[in-house]
Amino acid sequence: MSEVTLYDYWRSSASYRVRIALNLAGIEYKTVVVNLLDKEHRSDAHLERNPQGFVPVLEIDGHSFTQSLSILDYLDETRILGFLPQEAALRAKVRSLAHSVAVDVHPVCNLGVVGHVMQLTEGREGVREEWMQHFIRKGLVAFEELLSEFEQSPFVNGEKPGLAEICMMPQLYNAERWKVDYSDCSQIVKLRDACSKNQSFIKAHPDAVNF
Ligand SMILES: N[C@@H](CCC(=O)N[C@@H](CS)C(=O)NCC(=O)O)C(=O)O
Repeated sequence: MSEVTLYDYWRSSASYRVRIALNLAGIEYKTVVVNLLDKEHRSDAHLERNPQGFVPVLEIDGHSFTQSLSILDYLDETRILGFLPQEAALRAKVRSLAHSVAVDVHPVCNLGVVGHVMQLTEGREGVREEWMQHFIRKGLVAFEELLSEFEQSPFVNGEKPGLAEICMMPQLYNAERWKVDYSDCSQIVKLRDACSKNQSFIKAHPDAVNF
């Protein structure tokens, strides 16, 4: 296999998803830092890689991929990682869980979106925190409710973590960063504790890769 390169930023949740997946797949990769605070994602070089100006971008198998969920699908399909259950209805439900955070919560809390909110509110104090806390808490409460359909033994799909956990853990990192209390979400806490013992998640954590 040719060299695998991840264009990454340590605090990016979408990149964090891909780091977890690469670790679960046992794929060695090279990191190229795209510093969001220095606006490197808006540079010509990065816009050429991803016209959306987002991280992650993954170069693998002679391809360059954007969109973390597509990347997770690609890795799952080509490396047979079992990120989703076999049965179609269960598979749809696991996708719902994952999308509830990756498609609905994450985009409204994105750097560019929140930056624009701050501009519109002329940088009013407390707006950023309130915005983050509102959307993250709402999303996690729904995630907890959706989790009640699964046995969690210990993971949503059974013995191995998959798409739901890969999307949930970066969202919990953000929850902690923005001081969102989710201690009343007992199923999330149980799942978090199981993921926190897994080396693929430990190695992908922003504090472990802080470059
Ligand atoms: N749907 C995209 C979202 C990617 C995304 O939002 N990346 C963030 C970091 S987590 C980013 O690059 N933000 C830059 C910005 O908002 O300008 C994916 O899942 O890959």
